[in-house]
Amino acid sequence: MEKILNYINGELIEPSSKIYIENIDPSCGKAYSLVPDSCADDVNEAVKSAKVAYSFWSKTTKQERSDILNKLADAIEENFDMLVAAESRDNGKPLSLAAKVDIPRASANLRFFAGAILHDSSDVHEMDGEAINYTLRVPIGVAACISPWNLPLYLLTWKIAPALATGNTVVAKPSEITPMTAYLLSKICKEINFPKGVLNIVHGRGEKLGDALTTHQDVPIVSFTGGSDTGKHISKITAPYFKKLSLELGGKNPNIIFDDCDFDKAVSTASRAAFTNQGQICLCGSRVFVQNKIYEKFKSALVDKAKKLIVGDPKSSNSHLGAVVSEEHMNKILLKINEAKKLGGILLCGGERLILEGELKNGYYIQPTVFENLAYDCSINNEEIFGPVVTLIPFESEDDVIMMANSSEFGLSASIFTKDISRGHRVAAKIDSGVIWINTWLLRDLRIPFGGMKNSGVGREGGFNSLKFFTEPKNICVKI
Ligand code: TXE
Repeated sequence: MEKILNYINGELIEPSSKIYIENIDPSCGKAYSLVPDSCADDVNEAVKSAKVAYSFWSKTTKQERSDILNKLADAIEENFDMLVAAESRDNGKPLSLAAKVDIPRASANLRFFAGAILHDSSDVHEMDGEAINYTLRVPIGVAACISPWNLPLYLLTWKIAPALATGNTVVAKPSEITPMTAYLLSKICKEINFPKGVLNIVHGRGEKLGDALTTHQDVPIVSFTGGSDTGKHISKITAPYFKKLSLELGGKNPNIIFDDCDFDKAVSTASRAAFTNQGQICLCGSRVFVQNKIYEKFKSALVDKAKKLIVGDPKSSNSHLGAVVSEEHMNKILLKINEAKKLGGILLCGGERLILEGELKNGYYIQPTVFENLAYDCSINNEEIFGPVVTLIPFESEDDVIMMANSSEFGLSASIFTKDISRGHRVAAKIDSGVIWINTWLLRDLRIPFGGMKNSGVGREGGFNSLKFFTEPKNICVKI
C-alpha cells in the first residue's frame, strides 16, 4: 500500500514514530494507502524548518514570491487529471465535481494571491502638513494552516497561498481523512524545486498533533477551517499566547424562498445547495424556508429533483452524488436522520444508506434526504449535519422568516430567492450571516471578505482580508 509521507524542509520523510493510519477509499470502504500518524516531534521538526526558511523567504521580493506561486499553479494544472482522480478517491466526491471545482480552485487560489500581492497597497494618513503616517505590512513568521476533509486541496491552497504570498512560511496540517492531494502537492513541490522549508506538510490526527502545532512558540499565526468544537478548542488553548487566529467553522445556512421567486431557478439552486459534495460544504443550504403560497408546489418539485439525483460510483460521469467521506461520518448522518424522525419529522424522500453493487457494496452512500414538519428551533435545524439532508420549513411573512433564519447559533451564509430586489436587499441586511447570496448560491469572488458570524467563526479571509490577516501593520510617522 502506498505510504503518504510528511514534507519537511523540502524532503518527503516518514513520521518519527514510523506509525501509520489506514487511509480509506469511501467509495468502497477499503484502505488503499497509509497516512503518517505524526506526533509533536514531527511538528517541531516542521516548525524548525519553516523558521529557518522564514529568514530568506521573508526577504524575497513580491515578484519572486508571485512567480513561485504561479509556477506551483502551473504544475497543478499539468498534473490536473492525477489530482482530480486522487481527490475523488480520497474524499468520495464525484470525479466530475473534483474536475469542475476542487482542482481548478486549487490552482486559481495560488494564481489569485500571486496576483493580489503585486497589487496590494498600504495606508497613508496625512496630518495637515505636520506629518505623514504610512503603514507597512510585514510578514509575521511561521503560519499553521489547518484544513478539513470536505474540499481538501481547495481549502489547503486557500490558506497557504496568501500565507506564502505575504512572505510567511507554512506548516500545513491537512485532514488525516483526506491527505492524498496534499501529499501529491508536496511531491509536485519537490519536482519543481519549490524552495526548501517554505512549505511543510505534516500529516496525522488533529487531536494528537494539533496542540503541538497551534501552541508552538514559533507559530504566531493559526488559520483553521473545520468543525466548531475544534475551533473552540483551538481558540481556548491558543488564547494565552496572543496568536493571530482565523477560524472558519460550521454553518446551518438558511435558503429563503419567497413566493415571487423565479420558481425553476430557485428549485434547482436549492437542490444544488443542499446536495453538492453530498451536502458536505460549510456553505450548503440545509434549512430551506419556503413561503406558504408556494410551499406545496416547491416541496413536490424539490423532492422530485432529489429523487432523480443519481448516487453512485464517484468515477461514473452519471453520478450526481458520490460517497460521504467516512464510515464514522456516514453513521453520524444516519443518527441525525433517526433523530429527525423521532422529533416528528416527515421524511419526504431518502433517509437511508444506499448499498451499491459489487466492489462498491461497502461504500458510504446516503440518499438525498428531505424532511418537513420539524420545528425551526429543534436540534436538527440547529446542528450542522454536513450530509445530504435538508429540512423544509414554511413561512408566512418576511419578519417570520428573518426571525427563524437568525435563530441558529451559526451565521456563515444565506441565500434569498425573490424577484423583488428591494425585498432581497432588505432581508439580506437583516440576516446574521457573513456571506449572503440573492438569487444564487456559491457564486464566489475570491476578493470578497469570506467568513461567518456567531459560531461560524472569527475573522474573514479572502482577497486583501487574507493579505491583512497574514501580515502585521507597522505604522511609521514622519515629521515634515
Ligand atoms: O473536523 P475537525 P472533522 C464540521 C462538520 C463535521 C465536523 C467534524 O460538521 O461533521 O466539522 O469534522 C484538525 N488542533 N466541518 O472531524 O475535527 C483535523 O485533523 C488542531 C465543517 O473533520 O474540526 C483536520 O485537519 N487541529 C467544516 C481539521 O482540524 C485539529 C469542514 C478539521 O477537523 C485538532 C469540515 C486540534 N485539537 C468539517 N483536532 C467547514 N466549515 O468547512 C482536529 N484538528
